Amino acid sequence: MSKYSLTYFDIQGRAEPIRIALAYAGNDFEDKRISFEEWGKMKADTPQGSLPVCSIDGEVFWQSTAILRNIAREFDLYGKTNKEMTTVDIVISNFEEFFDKSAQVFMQHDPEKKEELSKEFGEKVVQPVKLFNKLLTENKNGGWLVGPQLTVADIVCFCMFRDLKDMFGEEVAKAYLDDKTLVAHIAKIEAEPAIKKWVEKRPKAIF
Ligand SMILES: N[C@@H](CCC(=O)N[C@@H](CS)C(=O)NCC(=O)O)C(=O)O
Repeated sequence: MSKYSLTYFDIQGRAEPIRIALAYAGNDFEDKRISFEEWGKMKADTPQGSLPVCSIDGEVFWQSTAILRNIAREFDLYGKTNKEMTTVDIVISNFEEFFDKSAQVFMQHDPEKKEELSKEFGEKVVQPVKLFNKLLTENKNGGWLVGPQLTVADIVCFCMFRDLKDMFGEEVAKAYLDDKTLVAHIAKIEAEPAIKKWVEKRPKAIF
């Protein structure tokens, strides 16, 4: 087994799909969580001045979605056909846009601006909800988003919605909460034994 060491902040953020994919694959990994103070000292030594970075057998990789795709290919979580892989990529791109919007809300401290951004984010949630519902409805192959087995698309979807209500409130999460197909899918992913175990033991980081 390769040795993985993932460095990120003590939040879910861009690293959580990577952590869950590794946990699901059954590959032990070092889950290195650093403080902002430590980050100040190490930023200049990282490849592009950002986290996450992941060392795989001593070789360093960065850009969260490149790391996620590396793991998806390694552990057969990327779909089989070109079409399936492209659909997984579409889901990953949805996650990136969704995360960027959510981070804007999370990091805004001015109450009025936060309210405005939160409203915009709530409107943005509708699009991936529609996409995921469509994929689940059209894919008859065992109830996963893409193809006949769990892929990183399901993991990414889980990271987007599982804690959305707790983090941003019911108004933002409304489109998701109203979609019973998607709510049931998130529960199904969480019921996967390796994912359940990871969620129970992971640090209770917000965001
Ligand atoms: N496109 C990059 C973005 C990385 C990024 O912006 N990371 C943030 C944390 S989510 C970061 O390192 N912030 C600290 C900094 O920029 O100094 C990726 O997906 O890895």
